Amino acid sequence: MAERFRNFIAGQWAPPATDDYFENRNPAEWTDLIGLFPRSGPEDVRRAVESARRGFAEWSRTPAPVRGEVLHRVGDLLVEHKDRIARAMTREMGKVVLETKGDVQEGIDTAYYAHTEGRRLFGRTVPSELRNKWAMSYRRPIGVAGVITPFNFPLAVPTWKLFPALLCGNAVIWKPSEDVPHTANLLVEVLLEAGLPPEVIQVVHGLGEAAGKALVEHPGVDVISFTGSTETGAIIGATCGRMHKRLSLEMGGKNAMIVLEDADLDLALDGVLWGGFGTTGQRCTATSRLIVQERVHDKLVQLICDRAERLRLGPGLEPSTEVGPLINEAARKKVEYYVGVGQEEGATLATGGAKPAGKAFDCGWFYRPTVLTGVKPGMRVEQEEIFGPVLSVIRVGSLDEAIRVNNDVAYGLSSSIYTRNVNAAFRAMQDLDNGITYVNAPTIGAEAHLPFGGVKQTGNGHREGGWEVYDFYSETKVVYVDYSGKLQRAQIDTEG
Ligand code: UN1
Repeated sequence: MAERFRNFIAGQWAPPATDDYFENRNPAEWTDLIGLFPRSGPEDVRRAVESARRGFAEWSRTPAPVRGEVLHRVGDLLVEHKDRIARAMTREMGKVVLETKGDVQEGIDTAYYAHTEGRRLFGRTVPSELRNKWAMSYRRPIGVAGVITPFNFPLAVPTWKLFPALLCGNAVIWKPSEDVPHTANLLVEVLLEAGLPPEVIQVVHGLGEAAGKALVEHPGVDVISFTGSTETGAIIGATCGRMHKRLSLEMGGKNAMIVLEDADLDLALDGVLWGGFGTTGQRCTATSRLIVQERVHDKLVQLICDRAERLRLGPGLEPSTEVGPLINEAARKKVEYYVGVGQEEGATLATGGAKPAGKAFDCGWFYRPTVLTGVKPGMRVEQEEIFGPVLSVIRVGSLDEAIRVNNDVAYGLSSSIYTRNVNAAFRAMQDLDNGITYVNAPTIGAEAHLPFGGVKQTGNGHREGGWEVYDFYSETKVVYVDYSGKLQRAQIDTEG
């Protein structure tokens, strides 16, 4: 009998009001059933909101440095349980253990950063234009934050949202991806063990169209943070716009690495393999386009294909594996579809383009690292997010052309340039239209203490991580203290 996992609502592990469950299976071996998780509905969300409002009343009055201490303990516990959580994460998400350990490490970094922010959370004190008057701003908690997270970073991305939201004094209701619900429960166990008051965190499992929708539409949820597809983000944005809710969106990418003819090709080769095929290409930041200057194009493509063919596919729990499976059947179908589309559009399949052969792969969502060459700007495989191990290679003549190709897509998350020319590097830093640009490093690898996010259709102007996310999860209040003992009229009594 499969284990039935629960939601965490009102300080308890609770079965769903719907009495309905969905399966969570291992993407490398789908006969491996991890457990059944609640397919929650509006009633579960309603209970979660009721409890979170109580949690907020208490937590928002807890001093920020004390809230920070809880997050410090969260960091310590994640260090202690890193290996166990990483292995559980690989079992449900598929990426290799080295990467799921990195995922937990990103959560640890985020926790320790949040801890320090508890003693900072700066407001500003500025001079008043009037005598004997004090003017300042400070940060206040907002209320209940609804957090909806994707499958690809089952722990790190949720911590980017949960930890700053909590540090700022909000209560959180979290709807994790239905592909990775187990990691969510493990993180909640850590939060509780660290001493977070139980009603400050709620987990409501389920599907976006039921549990996620109910969360976004509930008037008792003040703030929404979502990472996922651009289509879903648009629906959430419409609701939040109508209800005047604060919203942070982190959505698609079509990230490019530019390699100029003066680049260190070995370095670029390592970078593109890691950026393109690490996490089986399932990062928002994944390198999905390679823009190469003519003179080094053929050589670099040859080197990439040789190495890509030798990457070891397999279950992420096996130490020798370099590339795990895709998350589910729909993800593999999407990749297959786009590889077909690319060839119909006139691209050449240089390597990959198929499931790996062999019995070991029969029960997993594996797909070979794939390189499409002869890709032209404007083709669908050059414009649309595939979210899999597919690299579209575009040949260009110059840096100017490379920058144009990079910018001429709807998304703008990350970009990268490989060059030894300092002028070219600075030109790229200035003109690549992305939230993040790497010089001589691939498009992946953002660090937790810097703002993370993209321009154009990738987001809606907010940033996660770093210091900027603390603005999102707090409300600015301004206070004027007039100690003159008389009426002073701003903009009128300013003389003397
Ligand atoms: C994501 O793919 O949604 O920069 C997050 C990186 C990681 C985070 C990726 N630190 O690739």
